[in-house]
Amino acid sequence: IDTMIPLKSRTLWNKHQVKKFENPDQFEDRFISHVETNLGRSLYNCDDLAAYEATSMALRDNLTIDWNKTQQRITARDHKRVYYLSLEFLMGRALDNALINLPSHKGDNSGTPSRDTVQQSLDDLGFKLEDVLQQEPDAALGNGGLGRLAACFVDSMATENIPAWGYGLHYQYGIFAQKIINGYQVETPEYWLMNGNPWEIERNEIQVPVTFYGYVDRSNNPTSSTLSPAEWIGGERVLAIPYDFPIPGFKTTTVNNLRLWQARPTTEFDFAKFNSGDYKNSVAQQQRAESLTACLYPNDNFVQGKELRLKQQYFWCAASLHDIVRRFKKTNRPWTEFPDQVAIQLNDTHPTLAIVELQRILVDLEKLDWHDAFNIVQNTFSYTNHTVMQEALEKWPISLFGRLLPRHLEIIYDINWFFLQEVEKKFPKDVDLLKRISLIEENGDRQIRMAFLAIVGSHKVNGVAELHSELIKTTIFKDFVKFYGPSKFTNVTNGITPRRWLKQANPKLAALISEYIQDPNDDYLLDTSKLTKLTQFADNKEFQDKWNKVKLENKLKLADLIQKCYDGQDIINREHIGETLFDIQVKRIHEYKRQQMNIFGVIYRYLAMKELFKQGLTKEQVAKKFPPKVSIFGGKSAPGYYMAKLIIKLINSVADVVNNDPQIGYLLKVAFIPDYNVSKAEIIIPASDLNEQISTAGTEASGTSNMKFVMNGGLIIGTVDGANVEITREIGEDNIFLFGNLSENVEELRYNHQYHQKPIPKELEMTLRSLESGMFSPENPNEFKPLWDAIEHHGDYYLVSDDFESYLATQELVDQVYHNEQSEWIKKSILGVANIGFFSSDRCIQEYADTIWNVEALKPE
Ligand code: GL9
Repeated sequence: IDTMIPLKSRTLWNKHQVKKFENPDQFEDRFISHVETNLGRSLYNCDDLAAYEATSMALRDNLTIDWNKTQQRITARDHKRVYYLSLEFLMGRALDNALINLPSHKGDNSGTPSRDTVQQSLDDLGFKLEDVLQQEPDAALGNGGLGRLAACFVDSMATENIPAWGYGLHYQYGIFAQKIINGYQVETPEYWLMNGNPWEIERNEIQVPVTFYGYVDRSNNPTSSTLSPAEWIGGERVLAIPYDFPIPGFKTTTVNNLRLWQARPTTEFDFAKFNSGDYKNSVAQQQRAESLTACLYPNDNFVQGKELRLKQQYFWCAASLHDIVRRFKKTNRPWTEFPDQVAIQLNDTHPTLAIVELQRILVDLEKLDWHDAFNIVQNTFSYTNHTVMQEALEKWPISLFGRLLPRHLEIIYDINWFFLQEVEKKFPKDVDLLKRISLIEENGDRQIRMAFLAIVGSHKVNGVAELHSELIKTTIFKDFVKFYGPSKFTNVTNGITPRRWLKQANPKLAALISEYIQDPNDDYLLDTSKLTKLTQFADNKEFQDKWNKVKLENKLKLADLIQKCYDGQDIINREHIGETLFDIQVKRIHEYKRQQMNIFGVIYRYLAMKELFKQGLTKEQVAKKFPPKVSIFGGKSAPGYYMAKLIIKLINSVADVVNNDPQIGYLLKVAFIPDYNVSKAEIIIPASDLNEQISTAGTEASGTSNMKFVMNGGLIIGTVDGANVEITREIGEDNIFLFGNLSENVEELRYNHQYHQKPIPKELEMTLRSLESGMFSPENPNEFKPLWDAIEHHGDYYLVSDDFESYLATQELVDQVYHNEQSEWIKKSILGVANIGFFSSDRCIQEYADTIWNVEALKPE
């Protein structure tokens, strides 16, 4: 490795090599040194926040040392690198995760620090780890499943020793904080960097200039062809500054990097402004540069088409590619070897501009032949599709795009030109096909179809669950399968990291598992197939009792959280908590995810119970038919999504009525947990008996909370959609409650709705009429009209009426098994965990590495 340090100085550098803390005593030393020097505090004013910061910095020191070694190793070996481009990384908290990834485990007596010894050290220093962990704000730089998937993937890439970097944006404001006021969602800005961030390293030594607007200059180009090098004279310029986050692996010293870019003004001097004496204005203009990365767009499965979003996308792609190309150029390899050294994965179409940017770099700056360049591009990129929903497919109006990125528009036209020529060659005179497959949509306002561009610029395209990967081949990308053949399209079913979602979120269950499968070193967290050893205990009474006890403790913890959310009001009856079914749906609020169907089910249950009481039944008799249950909801709505917000209001209104009905008491409760995020998920998910995965068949690409719940011993009530299909295959159909129409019937059902008024099932009819009566909105009986109208007058696009009866019937079955066959229930719960191993994100990363990236692990010596 070449270095700036002269040989004779290196001995001195080596003599003072920074060392990791390697035992509790050294940790304590590091802790105090950070408190007293970096934080400028002391024994006398060190609070929990300072303890959190000092602990984090001590751990970061160790990680940074390993980070440096990892990066030096990759460079020295000249190994292929993977770059995961994602506009969202929903990381949650870092400290507990870093503790779990410490090298020592129960079975090892080397004296190296572990989570337990750090806990002890903090205790000795006067702090409770529990409270210290609470000081950390969530890094909530994502909306939902897509962003959390990226976070699980960087965890697994480090664990699997894949040389990989994540690239994203350093938003000042991640997803908004959700407050519930009078039952309505209110969004408040969440400045997560309020107290600084001990986990990030700001690298001011790297400043990448990024250009927007301007024009293309071809005065030096005699052919004036767009295919030969052109000069883009940019209008606006900003700088991209990287913030680096160490990503530790489990049981490895590999530490990967997550690099998030932030916009800063350039220090360029605007003479025009200066001469006109307009100082204030030029400062204001400088400040605007920073607003570029100020906030995350809070939409899930929906595109808004705002210019600022396109600017964010280009800013991030340009900075990342600049970085990637600079690193490659240091190897002095020929450009043809770029795809052997670099694999770039596009997390959805958000980073599709990277394809165009690399083509621009190769043609305009590196002067490669256009076709040679595009070959390199195609062999470098691969694209993951995450949804089939039309409203989520990115399209950019040509006019907006061409103004912001004039040279990139030319390149897209050229890509399209050559692509359509190939299509025409293979399918001559099929004008309709050309129109359908073109990268440019020509109806009305001309738009660039980003998914199509991503397909053409990549060598592989994958969906995120088997059903979804089949659906994209037969619907939205059908024509591309016809042109390229099926082999360009593949499936990599999503997964989750068992470190965070089992060990960190559910330490008691993890301990019970490692005890019974005799795995004191927690190797099952690396090789999740070891979980199948639990099968032998599925009927074991003693094990079942312990299993149940862990669940009960987790439910009590969730009851505490809910009590806190309801300002101390105790909704959940703790005396009966062991016999109360915790039925949970936590995810973004979306009509296709059908939280409305869930809450309609709750309303129906309430009405039916009231009816029984009216008939004179006693509480015990009613409980026979409707045993104790808590319906728990959590999730954010996009700020502009009217129907989703109305669903939130309905849930809260129903909660108000039901929870305050003394006749009902603990037999039925409803809770909406405000501000659902990763750290709340870590409390909520381990406490579930039942979880709802009830999207209209064919709409949820994969879902990932389904996997998290099963890994924590929760049973699914769900439709045959997304990854539910493969979860059923893995855990067995006896261990999941499936219901509802299948995706192959959805189109026909929707078609029929348009022409025949389908009779609404009487249970749903009853429910909708109770809404109309104002039972849940006495001051405004029409408040929820849009919800019943959607079903009765607007075609019921999400098929709530078609699935409602089978949903209720299945809920009834759930009640019976939970209350009458407790041992059967626990057995299903155990068998779910035993067979969920396939859904470890480590398996996903292996599949991506083998079949898409063509990259091998690089293990530390
Ligand atoms: C999503 C899907 O809706 C989920 O079903 C899937 O599990 C995840 C991860 O693959 O991707 N697609 C999608 O667009 N979002 C998802 O969560 N969300 C956003 O756009 C932010």
